[in-house]
Amino acid sequence: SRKSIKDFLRRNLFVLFTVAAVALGVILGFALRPYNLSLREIKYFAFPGELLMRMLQMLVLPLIVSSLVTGMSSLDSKASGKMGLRAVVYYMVTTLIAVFIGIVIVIIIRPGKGSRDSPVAKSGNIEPVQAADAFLDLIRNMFPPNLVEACFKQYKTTYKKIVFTRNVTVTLNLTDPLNMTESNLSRMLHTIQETVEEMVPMSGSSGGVNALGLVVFSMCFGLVLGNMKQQGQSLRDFFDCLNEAIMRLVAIIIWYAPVGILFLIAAKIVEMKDLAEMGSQLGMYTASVIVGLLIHGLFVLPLLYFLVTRRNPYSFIGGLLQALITALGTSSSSATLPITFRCLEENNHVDKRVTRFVLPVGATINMDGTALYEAVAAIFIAQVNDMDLNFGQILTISITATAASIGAAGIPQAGLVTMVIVLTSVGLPTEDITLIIAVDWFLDRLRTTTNVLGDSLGAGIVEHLSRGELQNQDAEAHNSVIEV
Ligand code: DAS
Repeated sequence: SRKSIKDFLRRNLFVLFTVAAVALGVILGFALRPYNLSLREIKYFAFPGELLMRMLQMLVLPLIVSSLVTGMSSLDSKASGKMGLRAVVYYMVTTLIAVFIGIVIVIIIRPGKGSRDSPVAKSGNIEPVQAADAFLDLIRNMFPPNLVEACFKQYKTTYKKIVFTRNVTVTLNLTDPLNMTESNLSRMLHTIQETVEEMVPMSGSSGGVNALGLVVFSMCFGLVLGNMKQQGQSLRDFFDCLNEAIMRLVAIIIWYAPVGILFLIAAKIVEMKDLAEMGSQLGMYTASVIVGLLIHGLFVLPLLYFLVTRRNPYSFIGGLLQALITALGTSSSSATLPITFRCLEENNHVDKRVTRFVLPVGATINMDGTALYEAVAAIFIAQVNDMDLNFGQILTISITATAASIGAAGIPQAGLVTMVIVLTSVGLPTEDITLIIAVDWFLDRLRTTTNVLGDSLGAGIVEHLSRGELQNQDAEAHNSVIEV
């Protein structure tokens, strides 16, 4: 019928566009490399990609609040309690499996063996914060003083203290990084500067949303609103309508996504250092992370999905391609969230009552890729420092890598930032983060894709385990209509 052809085209046309966009982006990127564009030219060239990032980031705040409030208030507290418990157990189990895979691989491959490959350029005094302090900031971040303040200032304080103070003393002039020397050190620090800028929203720059605080607030508010029967109906309708409107905006933006992704990928390829310059250690480290992410993302998670739902995980993943490629292009799971919603609801027909509840929470605290990456990176840095870790230290790394992945926001290179907690917890030198910064922009994309994959399969698993509650709710709703 016309409808099914329209559906087939819509679903596959998008994926085709997006895959073509990635391929074109890679080709264009490599075609432009010989021209050695200056960073200013690259910034202009990347503009269409930056537009996509801003459009998606603009939706994150209203999307998280409206979907969580609607999701929580449409479930009775018993159902939402059980569903929430299943989601949290899934998050913990998959994150710990990811960390375990990372540790096994980095111990087998030992990418950091032998003395340092290349003398690491000391990048000035990066002032680490004690792990405890970072943990406290993490908890503080969950209970914002007030909503607007929390979205920005609270977040700013946390990240500024966890990672870098601004006094990274180098030739780079931090005010306008574009007039900077082309040396590798300054490029590497440009990445740091971008990371800090991303984390520390100044007035006018794209604000980093404090997703953790929003998630906690929206869940509590939604729960309370759900129990205010008739009285809360108008507000529930408001959030339901807001959510619907946001998803319609996503339907429009999704047409532009392939164009944005094309330029995001091309610009990064133009900007990246020559792979040949990469030392063998860094190459082996990159390979270790990639192998770990592939095992976890293409084998362990799909196996878990199959064991629980007895359905073919790869056809489920087929419906997610658009979101996975957007994660690859934007390296931000919260920016990808609007598209993750659409893929799960439109392509995989996952119940909205599950996606609205599970996805915003998952995108914020469930980051398997990040946890695996941080464990590998921390042990790699220990190996480079010829430091043999005992069992207790490896256990500490597992726990802090899990906690750091929970604390990492769904924005580019958040995993690099929260890794300070892991390194500090086992006494590793935090300035050795500069050892792995050169490849971080690439590994970030892969781990973000794994994060989005883990959240999406989690939604499928939680929906399957909660089908009893959902059917009861449908039956009750059905009966209540009959009564009326
Ligand atoms: N880029 C983060 C995300 O969006 C992951 C990370 O930095 O580790 O999930």
